[in-house]
Amino acid sequence: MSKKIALVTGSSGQDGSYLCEFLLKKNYKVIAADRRSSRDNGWRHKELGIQNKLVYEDFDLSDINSIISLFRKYKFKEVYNLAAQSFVGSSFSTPIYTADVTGLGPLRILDTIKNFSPTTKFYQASSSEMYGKVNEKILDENSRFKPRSPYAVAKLFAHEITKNYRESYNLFCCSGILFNHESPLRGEEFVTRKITKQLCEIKNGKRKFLELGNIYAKRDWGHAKDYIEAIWMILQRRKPDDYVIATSKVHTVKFFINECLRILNIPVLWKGKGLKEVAIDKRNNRVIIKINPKYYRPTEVDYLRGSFKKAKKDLNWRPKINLTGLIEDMIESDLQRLV
Ligand code: NAP
Ligand code: G4F
Repeated sequence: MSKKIALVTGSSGQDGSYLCEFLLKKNYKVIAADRRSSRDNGWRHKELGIQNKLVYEDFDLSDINSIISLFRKYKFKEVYNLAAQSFVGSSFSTPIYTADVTGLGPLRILDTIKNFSPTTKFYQASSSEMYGKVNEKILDENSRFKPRSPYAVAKLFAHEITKNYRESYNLFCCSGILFNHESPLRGEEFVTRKITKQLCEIKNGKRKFLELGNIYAKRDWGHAKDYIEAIWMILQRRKPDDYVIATSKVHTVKFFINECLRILNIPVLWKGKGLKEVAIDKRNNRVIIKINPKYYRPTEVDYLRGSFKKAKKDLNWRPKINLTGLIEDMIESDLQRLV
């Protein structure tokens, strides 16, 4: 029997890399679509040892022709659209680019599916950032969206147009509304990896201090490996639908830092408030964590906590790795990379 063919956009990113690995294990032929510029480095695929098992194709979400070419060349069973300008912070400085890639990009794929391959199943990487200014303690598929960044507005457009194509043209299009998920393969600009990497450097004497923005923001952090399985499960359902994927546990950035410090065995004293808040290493009295307003955002999402009840009921999915397990995994990799 011939292999199922899956297209993974954003295959060079955190989720794309784990998803490619997962689909290879399930015996798919995996077309890894990315920008040539990111392939030269390819560090995530090298770490997972999958770089020789994928079929690489040039692709840019802003270029409709690169998308159509892929659909002319392959008969895709499943398309996972993970590509995006995915960093909320950058979306404030590149709002138009973010709208084009993160918002309109998925529509380019959907329209290509409608015109050339209407039986292909489509997954859109929606985000908990779409909830934005939250009034509810726990968020689910029916909660209101009040996006707070150009990134979140773009993701909301993509989310709604995915639903619209499902309803208008009877296509198999689904969104996973994923809450923050992290791993050793997380980009260094995101707060969790920035913290684990830089605290490991401080531990090894290779860095003096770590600068952060709003350490009182609260997030529902899971492990990317758990979430990749949910992404695949969403497309295996008989009927297309949207699902929240989360852990339902919420912590501040400061809690995340303290857990890292505990695991790394760095004793600190927190002092001061607001911009003056610092963490002092008790062993030598040096300031190792400071606040820098450059990392504050014009509008912040203060709190995100998701309910995975629907995913548990329909997909039999639940998170397996807790926050401490996630942090231990990230720290172990960051320490190893320093050797
Ligand atoms: P990531 O590591 O930043 O990966 C994003 C990928 O998109 C990279 O491969 C990047 O390639 C690619 N990309 C960016 N612009 C592109 C363009 N114009 N054309 C083609 N590819 C482009 O993000 P991630 O954490 O794996 O997240 C995967 C998806 O899930 C994203 O859509 C993100 O917005 C969404 N999401 C993530 C989370 C999370 O907590 N991780 C939560 C909810 C939703 P380059 O290397 O070339 O830049
Ligand atoms: O790690 P972050 O940059 O993630 P954010 O903004 O929540 O977005 C991530 O999760 C979304 C899902 O909810 C995805 F859709 C999105 O693609 C991305 O993966 O920031 C987390 C929190 C924010 O409140 C931020 O203000 O940490 C706060 N923070 C404090 N200091 C910082 C910093 N964030 C970053 N990146 N860098 C800091 O120095």
